[in-house]
Amino acid sequence: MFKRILVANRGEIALRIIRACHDLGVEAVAVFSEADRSGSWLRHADDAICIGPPESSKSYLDISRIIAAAEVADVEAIHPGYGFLAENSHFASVCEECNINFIGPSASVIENCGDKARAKELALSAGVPAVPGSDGLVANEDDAARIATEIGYPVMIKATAGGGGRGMRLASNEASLRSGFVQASKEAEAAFQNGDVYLEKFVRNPRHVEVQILADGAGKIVHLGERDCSIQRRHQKLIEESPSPALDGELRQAMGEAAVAFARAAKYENAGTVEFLLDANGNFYFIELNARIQVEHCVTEAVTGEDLVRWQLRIASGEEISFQQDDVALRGHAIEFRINAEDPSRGFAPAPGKIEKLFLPGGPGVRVDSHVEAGYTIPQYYDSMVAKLIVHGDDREQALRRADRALAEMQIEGPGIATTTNLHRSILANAEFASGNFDTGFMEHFSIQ
Ligand code: MV4
Repeated sequence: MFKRILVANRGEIALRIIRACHDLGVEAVAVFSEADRSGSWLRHADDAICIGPPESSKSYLDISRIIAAAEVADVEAIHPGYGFLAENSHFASVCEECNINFIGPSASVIENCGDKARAKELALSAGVPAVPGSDGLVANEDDAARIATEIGYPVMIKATAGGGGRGMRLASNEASLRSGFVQASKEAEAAFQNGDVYLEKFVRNPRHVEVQILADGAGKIVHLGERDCSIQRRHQKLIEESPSPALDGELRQAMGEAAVAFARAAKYENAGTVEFLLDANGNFYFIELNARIQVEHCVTEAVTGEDLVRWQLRIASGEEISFQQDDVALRGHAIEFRINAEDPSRGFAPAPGKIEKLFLPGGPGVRVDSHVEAGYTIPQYYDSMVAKLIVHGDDREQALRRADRALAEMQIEGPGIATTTNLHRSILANAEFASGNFDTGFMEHFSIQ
């Protein structure tokens, strides 16, 4: 195991990584921007290095500053967390060149999976189902129109460098396809310096189901069940749960095996997530691979009893996975609620401020991952997520009751602060949500009763 690592992130995930380090007897060095000087996680780190001004581009996204901090701190490895540099293949390759262990897959795997059309071809070559569409990239507008007619409308136009819903367009006829093709590639060129797009048949009202995998350096790959992330708004997830209410044992096994087959074909190593769309008929389709630890990893931890960040560190340091696929048993039901400093009544506008009153829930089946404390000012520069509430019960019904109890206990208050806490309580009161019969369209129809 490493003696000392650098945590190249902030907030709750920085604290989560520091905790995993300390559970393993590993020293954790934090980096922070000038806006994060008073961050609680810095006090829990073994050392903390200022890397620049508040803007992410001059601190958490600045590769040379992070590498300089790693050299000064004399660490053996860097954990990137999620967001920021977590899926930046250039950053991973700089780490490789500097002999710093990047805690995640190799730079070439990140690069291959970051190209969605390439990842999809890899999936198909591994026998993993993907949404029918263009074979790879579409060269021009006329090709797009021809291929769309073959596929049949409606179709999705997707940026190959996109993902997570960025650079996507729906087209229902040739006119909207032609204009969408041009717009999507322009948008993708501006956002990712890569205007390449591909086409897919539109899957109506899918569920978003993703499979957690772990892969070690010896070639062992296991899956740890799925997460249903269908409750999201504008591609920002709000609620995630495991297991998915939509899966039975047979479908779970099929999707798990597909995820492992993809990971094997991609030569994946470390923790990763294979994303699928699941249609109303139980057909699943690969969409992308997330080459990082995800925000919602905690629901998988709750039902499997495994510490995923611990496994990231163990795998990166050369250890092998010590259990077999058959040893993975899913116990009970877990649901995560993202508590964001946003105002749902004002279009989810950021609503940061100084926390004057804070009470975080606890008790049986309740986990709260958060870096906030009373007196803390939520900075305006970063993601608005301030806490994650993860509830666990013997079954979904018990988890839902614990969720409502815990959300009622939660207090994050201060001038200007609004949070998603009460929105979650009204979602819990919705019959469709309670039944488990919902899809990615849920938040579009949902309004606070
Ligand atoms: C789709 C789709 C329907 N058909 N692809 C959005 C995020 C990106 N990862 C893939 N996404 C979608 N791709 C086809 N061919 C619908 C979505 C989609 C979606 C997917 C997952 C979770 C939430 C979503 C919300 C709207 C659309």
